[in-house]
Amino acid sequence: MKRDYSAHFAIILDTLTQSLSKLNCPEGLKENVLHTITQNTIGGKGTRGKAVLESVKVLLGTELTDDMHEKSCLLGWIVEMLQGSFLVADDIMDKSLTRRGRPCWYLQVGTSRAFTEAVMMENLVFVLLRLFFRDQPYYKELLDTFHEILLQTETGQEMDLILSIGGVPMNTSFSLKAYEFIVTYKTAYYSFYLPIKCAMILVGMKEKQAYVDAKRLAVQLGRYFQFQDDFLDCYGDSNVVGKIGTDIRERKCTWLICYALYKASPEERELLLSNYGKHDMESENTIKKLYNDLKMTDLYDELEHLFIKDIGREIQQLDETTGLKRAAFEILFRKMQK
Ligand code: GRG
Repeated sequence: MKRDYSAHFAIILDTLTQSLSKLNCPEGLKENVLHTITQNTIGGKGTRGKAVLESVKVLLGTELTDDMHEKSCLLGWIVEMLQGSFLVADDIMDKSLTRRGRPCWYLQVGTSRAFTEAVMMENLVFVLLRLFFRDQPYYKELLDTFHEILLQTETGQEMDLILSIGGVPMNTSFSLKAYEFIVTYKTAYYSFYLPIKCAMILVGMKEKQAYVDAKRLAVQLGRYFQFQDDFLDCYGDSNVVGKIGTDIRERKCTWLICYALYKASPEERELLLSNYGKHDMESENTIKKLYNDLKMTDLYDELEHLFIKDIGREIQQLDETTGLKRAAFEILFRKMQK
């Protein structure tokens, strides 16, 4: 009998409970760790985790065996736990206030604890991979995949932070080339390529070209996703998005500032340069006003139209003889257009 996707989170918690018991944790510590994991793994949209299961279904094209269903759901939750660890760390680094409609985890438990817990959740990802998949012929491939994508994400995050801290002159740090690197590494690989690659590994896809094609499409979807996320950081309703934007104050390299600097007159450019990355409301409002003057919402519509056209075309042109299926990408793409 198949349990539904969300019910598999309980298996993750049970398994971690057993692992932590073996560490002889003092009274209360185990409960604390499990609470941290629960609070930071559930509560999001869960798209990455569900994408593992949905992609396996599409790639196999037949009813999943109970075993394949269970493995897909568990791997999905492992990806979501990795997402949870990234978000805890990211919120500390960006000094964010809210996440998923609640105060950020570091504001609830303190920065030192949140930092330790982010790293611990990341390590528990590997504990779970070992417990659930060590006997599978693809175990090494899974491990390599998680290790590689983690490093890529951290590299993207490092670039994002180095540029935001300054040191590099503003007009050179806010280039579209730097932006593309950040987006691909810090977001696209783990948010899109990781779930689809997990599904490809689970179903036993071997053809190298399939992985090359999946990565190319996943990166495009990831860029589109971060493009929307940057926009919502500035223009979204924080009650709907679940977080208060910090990109302007934190001097983040977003497509908005890259294009604004490009479109601005010399006077506007001066104002952008002198107000971006300042921790006061007045400077933030000056930037937002400049964004409005420069018609960034119109640019959003234009660029979104291009993303939709390009990604739609790429999906249509995908070679399915490798075993990859257009539908796997169409599902993710459709969700992003809502
Ligand atoms: C030290 C553990 C540790 C990690 C260092 C912090 C870090 C590396 C990477 C951060 C990567 C990151 C969080 C990028 C942002 C991607 C993004 C826009 C996430 C939001 O995703 P949604 O909207 O969130 O899918 P939900 O809440 O739905 O899961």
